[in-house]
Parts: sequence; C-alpha cells; structure tokens
Amino acid sequence: MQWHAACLIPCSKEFWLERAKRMAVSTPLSKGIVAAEPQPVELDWSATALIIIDMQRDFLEPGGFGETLGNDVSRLAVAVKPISSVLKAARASGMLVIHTREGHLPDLSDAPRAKVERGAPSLRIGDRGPMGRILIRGEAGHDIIPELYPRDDEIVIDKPGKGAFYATALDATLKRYGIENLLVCGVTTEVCVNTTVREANDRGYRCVVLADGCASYFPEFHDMGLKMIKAQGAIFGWVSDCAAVLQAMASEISSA
Ligand code: C5J
Repeated sequence: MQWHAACLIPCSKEFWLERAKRMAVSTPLSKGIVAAEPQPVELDWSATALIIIDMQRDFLEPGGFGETLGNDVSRLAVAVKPISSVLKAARASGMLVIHTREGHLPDLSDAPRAKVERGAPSLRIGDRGPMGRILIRGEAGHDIIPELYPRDDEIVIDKPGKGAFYATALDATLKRYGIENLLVCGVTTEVCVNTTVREANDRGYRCVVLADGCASYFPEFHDMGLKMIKAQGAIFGWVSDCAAVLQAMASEISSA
C-alpha cells in the first residue's frame, strides 16, 4: 500500500480499484437507527466511518507503554471481541474503516519533552523494551494487535498526540470520503477515545461511541468518560454498544 507522504491518504490506483471492488461485493446500506443514549441516533451509513483508536500492542500487551506507566494491561482485552464483530460487519458493508496508532518518529522530533519526561514510568517513550522502542513508529509494540490488524485497503492514521485530529490528515481524509458520522471505539476510553471524540465534535462530526468496544485501565474512568460524552443531551456524542450497531445494520439488510 502506498500512502501519500503528506496526508496519509492512500494514493495508488490499486487502492481505489480495490475499494470500488470492495463496494461492489459488499452490501451497501442506506440509513439506520442505532439505539443509543441519551436517545437513538439515525445514521446515513454511506456517510459513516468506523474509527478504531490505538488498539496497539504498546497499550494492550505486557512490556509496552501502558505497562511502563504501571497499568494492568489485561483490562483492555475486553474490547477486542466487540470491536472485532463491528469491524467484520463494517468490512462486509463497505463502510470506511480507519485505524489510529499513537506514536512518535524514531528521532522523537514530534514528541514534546513535556510528554517524554512526564511521570516516573519504568521505561520512557523511546527507550528499548521487549517489543522494541516504546511508542515509536515501526517498532513491534507500536503496531496494531493481530486480532484487529488493518487490511491493506484500510486507512491507518499515525498520530503523535492523544487526539486523532492533532497533527494528522484525519479531517481531510474524512471530508474526502464525505464522512459526517463516526462510530468510535478503542483505547483508552478517557484518554485517546475521549480526546478524539471532543476534537471530532468540534469539527462537526456526529460521534457514536461503542461502550463495550472501549476500555480503560481504570473502570471508573471508563464509566465517567462515557457519561461525560452523552451528558447534557449528547454534548460530545452518543453512547451505544456493538450489538446495537450490528442490529441497526442487520435490520436494514433484512428489511431491504
Ligand atoms: C494513552 C491512549 N492512554 N491511546 N493513550 O496514553 O489512550
């Protein structure tokens, strides 16, 4: 897969041919109503993308960034199966799928000192650990876990910050595909998922966060992170779950 260096949008003719082929063999949907809080939300599926935040070995596996901060990384595993079920349905329907990865260039030129020096981790960003250098692009730990590995025709956004819009081409990419709605899942609920949802909301995207497709090292932060999103009439977005999205997609297929 060739990526446009400046904007991370796939630029090869093969990509577009592959995408057209995928749409032709998939089952395109029109609109669906997803059960959500604080109220159901209607989505035009052709203007909806699935965005999977930072399901990287560095956060989910022992020896990575998450563990260096003193966290129990096994707590994030609960999100894998639910995400996998929605990813499968998204792929079958031809929905745009975007994966993000938090990490930095090998020379750390995009890593603020204030971030690298933060706290007292056992290993800092850029130090060598059992999965390669911590949170560095190209290292084994930086990559996405095998269960949710991106297909060649899916977009991967590498981001230096917690939010997926900061210093990336995500907004331009979504606009290019006519995306207005985001199904958001990944880790961690209160950090990169919440930051991305807030950034997306300010840019005019409707965000539906899949509660069981998100996870945190801290159960109370997960709960509160979701509450903050849906409070005050969906101030940042809606909260749903993977089964509700699958049901909305399936009921449309069966009524078509
Ligand atoms: C963190 C993330 N927690 N992906 N990153 O540092 O949420």
